[in-house]
Amino acid sequence: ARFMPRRALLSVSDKNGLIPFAEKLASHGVTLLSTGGTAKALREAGLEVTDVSKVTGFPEIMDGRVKTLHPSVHGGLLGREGTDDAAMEEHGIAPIDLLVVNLYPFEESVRKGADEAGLVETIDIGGPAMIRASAKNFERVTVITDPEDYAPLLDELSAGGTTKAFRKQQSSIAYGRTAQYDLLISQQLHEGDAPPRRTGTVGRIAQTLRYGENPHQSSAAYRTAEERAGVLNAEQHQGKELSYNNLNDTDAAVELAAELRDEAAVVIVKHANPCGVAQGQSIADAYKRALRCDPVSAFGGIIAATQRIDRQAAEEITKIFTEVVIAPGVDEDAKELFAKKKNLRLLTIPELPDPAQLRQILKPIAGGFLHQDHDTALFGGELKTVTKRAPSEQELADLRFAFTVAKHVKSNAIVYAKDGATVGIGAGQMSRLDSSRIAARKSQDAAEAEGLSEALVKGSVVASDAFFPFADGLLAAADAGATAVIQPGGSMRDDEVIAAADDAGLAMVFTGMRHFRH
Ligand code: 93A
Repeated sequence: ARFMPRRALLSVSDKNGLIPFAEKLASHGVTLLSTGGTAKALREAGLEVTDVSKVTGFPEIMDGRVKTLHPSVHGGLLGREGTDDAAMEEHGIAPIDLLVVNLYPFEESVRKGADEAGLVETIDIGGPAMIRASAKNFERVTVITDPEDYAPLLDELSAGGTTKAFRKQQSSIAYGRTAQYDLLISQQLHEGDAPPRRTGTVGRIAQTLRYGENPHQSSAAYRTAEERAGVLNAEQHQGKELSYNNLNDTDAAVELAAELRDEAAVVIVKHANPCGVAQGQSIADAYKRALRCDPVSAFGGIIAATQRIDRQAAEEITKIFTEVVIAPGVDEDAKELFAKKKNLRLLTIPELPDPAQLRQILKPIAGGFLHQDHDTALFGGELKTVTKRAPSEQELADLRFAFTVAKHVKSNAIVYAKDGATVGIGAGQMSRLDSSRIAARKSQDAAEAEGLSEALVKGSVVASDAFFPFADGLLAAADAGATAVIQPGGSMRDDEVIAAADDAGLAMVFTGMRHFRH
């Protein structure tokens, strides 16, 4: 059974699409009630509209803080057919069957960096109250909270009225909207370093994905109120839709590229771990240097560049199969080259995110989730040389670079680097020693692939995301050919580890900050 609404209340801050929508409602014979600004807009367009203040018998007061909070409105939205007929009759309340509300733009106030008073003034009270009232009464009332749903509603009306399924679906959308709205307000009012009492995230669907990490898992991407440059607000120029794994890997690549954004640099990611990262004279040069680190793993990888991609860089990148390329821009002649690779997804973002900007990290665990701040820092203070030999200028630059990369590699992370390029990356091992060995072996493989007699790792520096608990991991790095070491320090056996470094002639610095990543 379809139900044709007779009386609608329209109260919207975002007036986009309002007029043609309201005209169609009127043409279906729906009577329009409205609040101040919305009524004004409707009237100016020549529509007939009744002011809510006329329905309530009460003017809008306190700068609009109280305009719809009245039994004539809420009774009209909440009254049940049959059950509440007598009460409505007794108090002279007429039913309202359709509510169209979008809220004061709190999200926009956040985005614009409004001060406390500015934020508070855009907290909508009457809107969510009406939305929640209508959504509860979906048996009879239709609630529309998003201009995107104007067209589907009009389709329903053209078909003779709304179905219960449609009203219930809009009710679900409505409660999701008020939850998201209140959660953002809660997060914005939270002060201090302590974690908030309640947190979480409510997103708005951005894209249904074909599947999740594997084809048997259903999946979608959601957008939250978080304002951060990244893959979700990138522009796609070509290629198939991004998959779940593409989105996840591209996010990882962009976040590491962001840390290197002062230089021309390229990050190649595979399975959420970098497998080659380098700075260079140009993006083309940086790409070639990044690729040398692990050309086998780089096949089918995700590439993030810190600067515009020109034709020369595109020529290099298109030599092997790549899933995704993302950069702050792509030259037209580079685009032409990429166009020949039909399966390559090419994305641009206006800018890389500020790595210091806070971001929420949520990780689900059975029965709930863990929350932590994004890892925004790199060093705990000044780097501290702990060995007899201090690193040279070049070693120091490479140590900083290697440690930056190690921060983005799954623990246990070991990263060898030389001349601003990684030459061996060991990721995700349960033992630091194994990560060290894997990184050295990968470097050996890469050298063999190039026909070099010596592993690239010779004369490199090495970074560890956490301290070396024993001297063995460090000695493995020295054996592989590293000359300098960067690590957080802080092990019970630091003395032993430092003595071993001195014996091996290594220079070692402590960062005072650990970067586990799981
Ligand atoms: O200040 S409020 O919380 N008090 C209310 O009683 C109220 N009723 C509707 N804000 C209220 N609204 C909001 O006003 C709506 O949610 C909508 O966003 C806005 C529309 O106002 P106008 O029609 O004057 O532009």
